[in-house]
Amino acid sequence: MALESSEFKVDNTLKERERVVLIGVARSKHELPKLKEHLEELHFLATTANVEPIQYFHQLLDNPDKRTYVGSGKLQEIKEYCQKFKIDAVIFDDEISPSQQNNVEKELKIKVLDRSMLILDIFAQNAKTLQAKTQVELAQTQYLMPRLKGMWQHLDRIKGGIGMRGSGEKEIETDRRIAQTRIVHLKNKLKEIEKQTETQRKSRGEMIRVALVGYTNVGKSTIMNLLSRADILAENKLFATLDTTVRKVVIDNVPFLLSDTVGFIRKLPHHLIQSFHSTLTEAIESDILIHVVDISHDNFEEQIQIVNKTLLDLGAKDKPTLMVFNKLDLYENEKLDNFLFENEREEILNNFKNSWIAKTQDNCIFMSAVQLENIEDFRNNLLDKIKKLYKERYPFKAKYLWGYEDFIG
Ligand SMILES: Nc1nc2c(ncn2[C@@H]2O[C@H](COP(=O)(O)OP(=O)(O)OP(=O)(O)O)[C@@H](O)[C@H]2O)c(=O)[nH]1
Ligand SMILES: [Mg+2]
Repeated sequence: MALESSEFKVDNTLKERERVVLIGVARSKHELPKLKEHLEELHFLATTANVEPIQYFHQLLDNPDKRTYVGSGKLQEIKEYCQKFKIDAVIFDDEISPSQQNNVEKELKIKVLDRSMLILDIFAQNAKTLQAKTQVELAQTQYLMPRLKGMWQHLDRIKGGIGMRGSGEKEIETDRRIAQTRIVHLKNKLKEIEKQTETQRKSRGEMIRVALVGYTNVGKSTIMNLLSRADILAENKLFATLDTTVRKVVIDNVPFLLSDTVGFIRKLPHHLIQSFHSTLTEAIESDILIHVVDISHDNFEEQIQIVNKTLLDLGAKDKPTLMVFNKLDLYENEKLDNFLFENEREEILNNFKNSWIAKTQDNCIFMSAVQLENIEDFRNNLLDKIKKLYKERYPFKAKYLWGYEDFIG
């Protein structure tokens, strides 16, 4: 029977409410707590993508298995579970190779994804503008390219006959060529879009540019709305914001441009960073960064490091930065034991604050963007930074704006 090639294309996109199992590997016992946190984050990513995580599986392995990532015994265990509980897809916490994906798919006979694919899926769901849509499609196509081969090898084996192999290979070539042409087309389209945004950027004139950056879901858009009344979607989902929004803000006679952009996450697919480079330009070219942190998150210190590393990779690290330790209300409610006496709570909180004040050389603010705690301090601190820069760059304008006294000070 002749088989239509399209019958065998592996459709790895997730459908709403599909039941998924999450899989992670720790290289040592010591890594287990970290793995648990990573799987919890993967769980949050999965629910953001509108699917239902049903179970976690993990394995201790010095090195992930070259063929199937987890060992054969573990894979068998996962297979039995998936059959018994009617699981639609498994998602690996790490990026798996095209051949690993292919081998596991053949064994489990359900969809196999990894963290990168899941993130790409969420980006695709959340992309609203032409630029974001094009950037996501470019990243997806680039991600898929090396995987096309795996799909066709899979097809060859199913067909079984040596005589069929030639046609399979030809099909890989055709698919690759189509993907390649699409990549060139998408890159050109992005260049066109970027030309327009560049003109917009250049026409903004002499204004200090401030960018909100940080891990995803820390409260960047909430703070943007607070300062600029911009009405940007802020919700308890990862990657709610994919585009960059820029608003002119004037506080106490001080005009500046404030931008809110896509959040970062660990293991952000390399292709995504590349194709979102232009969206991140606003942050890369800004004068001041507001690095927002969710201190109620168990893993906030690691999140700070991931953001710093991403900024370094983007060439945006050495800028005046105000660290905003946000969600102070949640920290107080969830991290401080309710049975402590009030003075004990205060002491713990002060110690926590002081250690970060020292680490950031006093460049930080503790606040709650939702409960409106400490907003005045935040605004004043930010204004000081903007004014300082403004005075350095445009001394005459600064004098005009704030008068001689302030200009001297
Ligand atoms: N309790 C509490 N919740 C907050 C605070 N700030 C933001 N949130 C909530 O945290 C969630 C994420 O906020 P966003 O402003 O969308 O975060 P973001 O950093 O823009 O997220 P992405 O665009 O997805 O990267 C929302 O549900 C907010 O209401 C805060 O200070 N306290
Ligand atoms: Mg946002």
